[in-house]
Amino acid sequence: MNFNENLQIKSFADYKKAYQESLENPEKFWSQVANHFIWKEKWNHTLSWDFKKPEVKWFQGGKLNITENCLDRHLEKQSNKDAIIWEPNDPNEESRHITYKQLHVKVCQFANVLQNNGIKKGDRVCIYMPMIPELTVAMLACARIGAIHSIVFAGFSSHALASRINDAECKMLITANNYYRGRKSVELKEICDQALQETTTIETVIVYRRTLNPTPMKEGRDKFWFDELQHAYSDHEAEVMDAEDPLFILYTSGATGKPKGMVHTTGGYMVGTAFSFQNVFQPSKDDIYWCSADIGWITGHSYVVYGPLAAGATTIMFEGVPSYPDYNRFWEIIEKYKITQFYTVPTAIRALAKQSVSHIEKHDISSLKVLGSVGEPINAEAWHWFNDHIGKGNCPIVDTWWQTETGTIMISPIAGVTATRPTFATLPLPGVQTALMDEEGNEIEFNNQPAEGKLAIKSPWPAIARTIWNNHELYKKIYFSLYEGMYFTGDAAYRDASGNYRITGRVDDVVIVSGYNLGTATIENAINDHEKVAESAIVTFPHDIKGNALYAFVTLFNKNDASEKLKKQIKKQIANVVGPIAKPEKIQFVSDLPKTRSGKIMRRILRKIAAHQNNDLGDISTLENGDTVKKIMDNSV
Ligand code: 6R9
Repeated sequence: MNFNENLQIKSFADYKKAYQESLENPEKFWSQVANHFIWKEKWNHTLSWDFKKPEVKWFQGGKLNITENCLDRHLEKQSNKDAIIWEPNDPNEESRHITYKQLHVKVCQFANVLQNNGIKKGDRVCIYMPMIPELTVAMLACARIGAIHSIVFAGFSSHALASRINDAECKMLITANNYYRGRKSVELKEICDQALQETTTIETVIVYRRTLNPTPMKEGRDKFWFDELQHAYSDHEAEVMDAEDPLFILYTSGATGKPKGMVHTTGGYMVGTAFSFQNVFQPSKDDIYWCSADIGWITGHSYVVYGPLAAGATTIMFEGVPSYPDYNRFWEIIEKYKITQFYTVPTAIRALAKQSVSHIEKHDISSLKVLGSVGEPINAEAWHWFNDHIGKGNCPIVDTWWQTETGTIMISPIAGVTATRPTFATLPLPGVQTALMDEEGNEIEFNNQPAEGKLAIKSPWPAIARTIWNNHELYKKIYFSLYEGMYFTGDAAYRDASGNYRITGRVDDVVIVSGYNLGTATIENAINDHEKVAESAIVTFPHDIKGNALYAFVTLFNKNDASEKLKKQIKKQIANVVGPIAKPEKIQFVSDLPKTRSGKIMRRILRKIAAHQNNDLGDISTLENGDTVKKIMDNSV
């Protein structure tokens, strides 16, 4: 395979060829990709792996620093290109443009701040910041000196922050005093102070002043970002890292239980994020790319920061929310910066689709070339709305399936190359050897027939997480014990006769009623099709006769529509679309559903509420909207 300078695959025939080569000889394939980057020393062994242990090592013996590839590498040709464009929460506040040259200086300077405060290679640094450029500066500065960053989403509680600091034994916490998100003002430093009462390892707290609000500071421990910069040089020789040195820890999976610290390493992660970014989104030189995800989520790590910067692209960082000051905001931003690639989540698409189209019509969004979706299955209605109203039928939609654990996009169309199909993530990217497994744990070989099963991966790709921090046994148990010698994703999938995958949801989200297996997504889609319904979540609860019965939590556009009559209509609709067996025993209208930062509905919590086990909700630290849980419990039926 001969790649162009951007590593981009440009035709379907080339995709087929690259895919074939990547499976036949992964070492050769990924060496070619890796050769596009700056290595201080070349690797001597491309891949060694054993999924039974499990152990994966890419580019062993290779030495590099990822920030040299994200920053220094671009200085010669495009030092004055914007690396980051920052759009503030308040549209009247000034936006910020930070060129590659400026970002390089900021990162070097902050790397010196970290070192001046005693941070060394291998130390863990917790970053708890809003979506401001300094968050990116802090993470890259860690990478520059070889410290391991652990970013905690700024929407999480003090308890969630404390437990992550404790698990990784972080030495430093970097935060902001306060920030605004929509109409909400958040006193971030106060949350930190609460968290720090439960921790013992933090020696220094660096506080960025996002606002002029008074900030409580603890003598000897807390320091202001700007004060620290005063005595920090603006050049910094990047630390030499082994390809397999950890780059970051990111905690995941509020949806299924206790958060796990996934560990990603340097060389493979860099190669994987850059390659997937270049291919899935097909950016050209002057494109302006926007991923609306928060950096506290893996999507932000890989596709707001590392992927785009490793590729030398311009990446937008947005501090706010789609609804503030009103639902024009996203379209306004696309018009303002002439966004070319727009990557967002189904829950935002669904919320935007409920608004009047006049919001869109007021804006010129014709700069768009590629649309992307991530985080959940995108239902047909949302897919078509995105395609018709935002893409105007001209922009391929890349429905990207992947996970915190995978580090990079795994199954997705390559924009303009792979034929899209509504609700399908389509085909695996080069290097991703998917397998569909049946109930007995046998692989369902592809034979041009549609099939359904659990999704597994047969061989390693460069950005696979190497372990769970301090818990390799758990890593083995969760991902490598169900199918011997394979990585288990925890997701179920349908594969069509052409080999396209549609991810149908987490395997734990399948509900069994009267002996029938039903996917929650299928029933929820039937409910969501009702014109008065905004969103819904289906779970089961124990039932004397049926064994299990269904409980539906439903949000409405207009809460005044809640009535017994509407419940009957919803049941009828489910009976028509899915079948009478799928009719819920109970329906509860709620104002909001409990969700994670990436918009995933936490059915685990709803299951407990439906079973009236309110004292046993488990870990709810990764909830975006914790207060909704109490409201739902108070009104449960
Ligand atoms: C990137 C990310 C991973 C889980 C994953 C799956 C769901 C993500 C999806 C999707 C259907 C897509 N998921 N992308 N389901 N279609 N395009 O979301 O990481 O937060 O770790 O979640 O999200 O269930 O297993 P993470």
